[in-house]
Amino acid sequence: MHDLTTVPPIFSPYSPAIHPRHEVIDRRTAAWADAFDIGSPELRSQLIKHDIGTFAARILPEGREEVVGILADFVLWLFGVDDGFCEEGELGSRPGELLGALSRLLRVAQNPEAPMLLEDSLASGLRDLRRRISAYGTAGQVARWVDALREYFLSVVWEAEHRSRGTVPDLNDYTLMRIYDGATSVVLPLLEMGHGYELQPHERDQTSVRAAAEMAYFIICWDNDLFSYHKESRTGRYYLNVIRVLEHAHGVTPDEALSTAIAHRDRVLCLFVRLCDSLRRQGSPQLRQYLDSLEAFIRGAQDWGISSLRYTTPDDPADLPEAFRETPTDDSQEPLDIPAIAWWWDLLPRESSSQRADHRSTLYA
Ligand code: 3E9
Ligand code: MG
Ligand code: MG
Ligand code: MG
Repeated sequence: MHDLTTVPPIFSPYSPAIHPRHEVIDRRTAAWADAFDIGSPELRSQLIKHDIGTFAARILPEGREEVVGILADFVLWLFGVDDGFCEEGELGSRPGELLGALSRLLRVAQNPEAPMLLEDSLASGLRDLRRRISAYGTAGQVARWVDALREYFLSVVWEAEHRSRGTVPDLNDYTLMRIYDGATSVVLPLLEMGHGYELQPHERDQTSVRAAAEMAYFIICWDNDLFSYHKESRTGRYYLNVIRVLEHAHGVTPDEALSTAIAHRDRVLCLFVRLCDSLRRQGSPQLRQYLDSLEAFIRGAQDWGISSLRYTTPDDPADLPEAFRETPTDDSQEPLDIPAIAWWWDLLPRESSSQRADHRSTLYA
């Protein structure tokens, strides 16, 4: 058993927010999971206690209610796959078979009319999600949702290879794959749909806009790794998160790895704040909304992460923070020593010390 003493309050410059219909949305998602029989009865009975509808309501606090509902059902479905297939199921240690099973599901997402997996409950849930996503999204958004699902599936197959061997990847590989295996990129088309716009490719695919999205994935996943370490490290099963990767890479204790992981996410979050400021100055109203949604996604994952029974595990309580702090533990503008992402720090000029002081005073005003 590798226990962490306490996860301290971590830096968040954003305000909490929640959709006013969150209770209804949360109840409907539990009913949806039952109606589509998502996961085993045991897994489903857990998932419906995890406030997943509330999580979606925090991600899209001002979004269209129907889309918040789709997001909630989809996140529950993703946990049906991530917990049920990958982390707790037998396929999670058989990467080749897992790839086959996920590719069949992907075909259902892409061509719901294909006569495949007609008796499979995850496939039926996915058909329902695809139908609703098509009703509220454009053809381009549906296509990006399918593509993002593919990149998430690819990353869990990589994770399954490590699980099958019991190996721990190095920090660079972990960072690169964790950008996808938190299923964060699959949520992005729904953020646009929730506000009824489509970010155009000339903005979305700019390197700096893609980098902003990747930074949000990084922050959300590092935060998840801090808050979920307790539940993940106590299952007795193979688990992978940044604390374990750092313990392994540097031969340090979980508490030392925790401080390093917090410093990483603080440094990325400081860069993300600066990059969003700069992109907002040049971007379209749609890009500004997109950046607002990335911020709400980060904060929503934080508020849900410290409060959901999924992570607080009251039978064996995790020592999670009850609040966030206003300042980072590490505000260095130097790149992290992680080649896959070090280029993020080349996107903006470094600030002088007086600019940094000005920036701090506006950020924490
Ligand atoms: C998260 O990583 C796995 C995803 C499939 C969960 C579905 C959630 C989202 C799409 C929203 C993003 C939210 C996050 C990453 C909290 P992991 O470590 O397996 O999640 P766990 O809850 O087991 O710690
Ligand atoms: Mg996972
Ligand atoms: Mg998990
Ligand atoms: Mg986790």
